[in-house]
Amino acid sequence: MARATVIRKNAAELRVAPNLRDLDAERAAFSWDAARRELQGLPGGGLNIAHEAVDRHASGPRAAHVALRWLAASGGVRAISYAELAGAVNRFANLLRGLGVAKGDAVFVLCGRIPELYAAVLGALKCGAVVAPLFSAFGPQPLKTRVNLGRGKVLVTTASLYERRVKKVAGEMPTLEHVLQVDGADFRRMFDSSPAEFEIEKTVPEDPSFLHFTSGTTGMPKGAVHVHGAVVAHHATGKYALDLHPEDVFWCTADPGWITGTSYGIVAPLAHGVTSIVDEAEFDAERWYRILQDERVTVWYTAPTAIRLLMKAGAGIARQFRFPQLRFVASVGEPLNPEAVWWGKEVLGLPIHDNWWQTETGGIMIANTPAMDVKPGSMGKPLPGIEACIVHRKNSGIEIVGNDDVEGELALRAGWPSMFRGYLGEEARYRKCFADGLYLTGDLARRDADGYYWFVGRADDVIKSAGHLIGPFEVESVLMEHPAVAEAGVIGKPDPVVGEIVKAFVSLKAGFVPAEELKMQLLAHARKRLGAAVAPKEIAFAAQLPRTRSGKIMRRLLKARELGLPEGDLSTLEGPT
Ligand code: 6R9
Repeated sequence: MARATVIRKNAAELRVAPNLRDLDAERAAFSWDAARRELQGLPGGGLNIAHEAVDRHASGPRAAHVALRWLAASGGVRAISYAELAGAVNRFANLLRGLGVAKGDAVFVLCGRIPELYAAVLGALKCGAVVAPLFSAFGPQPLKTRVNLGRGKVLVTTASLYERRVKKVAGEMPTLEHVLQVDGADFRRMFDSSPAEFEIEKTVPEDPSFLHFTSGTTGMPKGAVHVHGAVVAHHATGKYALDLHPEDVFWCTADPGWITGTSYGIVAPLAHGVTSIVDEAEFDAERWYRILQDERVTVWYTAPTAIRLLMKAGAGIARQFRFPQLRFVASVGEPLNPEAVWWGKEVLGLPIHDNWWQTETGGIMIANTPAMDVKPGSMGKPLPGIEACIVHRKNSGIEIVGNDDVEGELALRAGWPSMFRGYLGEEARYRKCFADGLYLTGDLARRDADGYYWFVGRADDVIKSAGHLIGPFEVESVLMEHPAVAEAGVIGKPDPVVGEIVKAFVSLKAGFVPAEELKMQLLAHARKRLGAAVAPKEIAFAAQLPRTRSGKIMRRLLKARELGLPEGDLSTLEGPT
């Protein structure tokens, strides 16, 4: 089939009138103050995410509307109304306050996608606590690192995750005062006896709300600090980029351990008072098509990895299902190949709408919105309230690129409400992200003559596997713990399904011999320490790893060699390799 380079849209033909009809006009008229006025605010002033997400609906006409439809991995379904959610959130908040959790304390959540996770996150926000949701796939090591960096006071988890992930490092997290196992009898008793009314902490827009860890190339994970004011951006982007309307059934497939699963799996849909699908199970092509069909999903937000897996599963499975309710599909996390955009059109009847953002931006910045023509392969255009540009870093500062179609670093004018307010304990690292009032994203991109942005690559070595950022350093550190390992260098190796897989190059200490059995041992060690999501999938032995003169492992060179690409500038390479 011949494929045009642009998918034309006609707003009048869309089944539901889009919230954003004319991007330029809306951009011109937009102000963040006006966006804030679409929310309620706390009685007597202040702003709290949980109030906007739950309480204002629970105390209004949407009290009986379904907030969450939870699909258990075992097959059961539980519909939770806004009023019921408010009760559970308040019980959780009372319970936490009873344990001494006060404004500014850190509450970590390590749960699968179960209803208690939502009550815990929102309950902690109502207490004024800072919430750090973690992937349940994290092994003990990443868990411990993060809890200690964030000075976690309470960890909310389940009995089985406690056994598998927490127990081994329970004594190595000195700030933790309480570990709650939400499926345990003790917890149940405390929860059930907690009142369903709660006096919300009077938070203001600049009070911290979430702590999301993101991976850097060097050093430990960075804790990006977000604030309650971010809800203004979650609401606005839910309206513009996801086109949420009151009767929508919305499904964000991301886990809340990834910021997408918090900003758009919890906050934005609830702030709009819509029904959100929460699936406890992991990806399965047939299950996902069935959910889209049986739950009558209208707006779907997913990721390129998932779309590639669906493509791989074949059109045969898709043809067993029908999606007449589905009206908008969006994706984030990695470049979305044009092929995937077209696949959407053919199999779901709708193109996939790519959008771009980061843990640091807190919410969607650049998007293909429903009424906009889509150029497959492009991330779209900056949303109202967002000013983007392409810059070049110079010794003397930065230079904004005026011309179209020039590659450079993507930058955003600082000041949107969901912008991160710091990297925990790393003021200098935070400041380095800004210059001349711009936030520098670390992504390379270009803008075309129509104002569409195109992703080019990342400016660093961070690996994006199945949509998740993995810092090579964290993986290398764990490999180095093994008695046989002298040094380790970790890269992302392109993979048609998950984008990149984690590949490790390892040199051995004297007395150890490269052998298949040792490789298996290293893989098992890494998996145990890091969890399957972060551990390398491939390991190769090398006599020596290439290093710069300053001692940094040259991951760029490992990668070039792995892929048979030019080795580039080797002037900083140390010695023979
Ligand atoms: C939300 C999220 C951020 C990094 C970002 C970029 C990559 C995200 C993308 C994309 C190409 C897109 N990324 N969206 N690359 N096209 N539409 O993903 O946050 O986990 O912090 O990752 O992901 O490299 O800088 P986070």
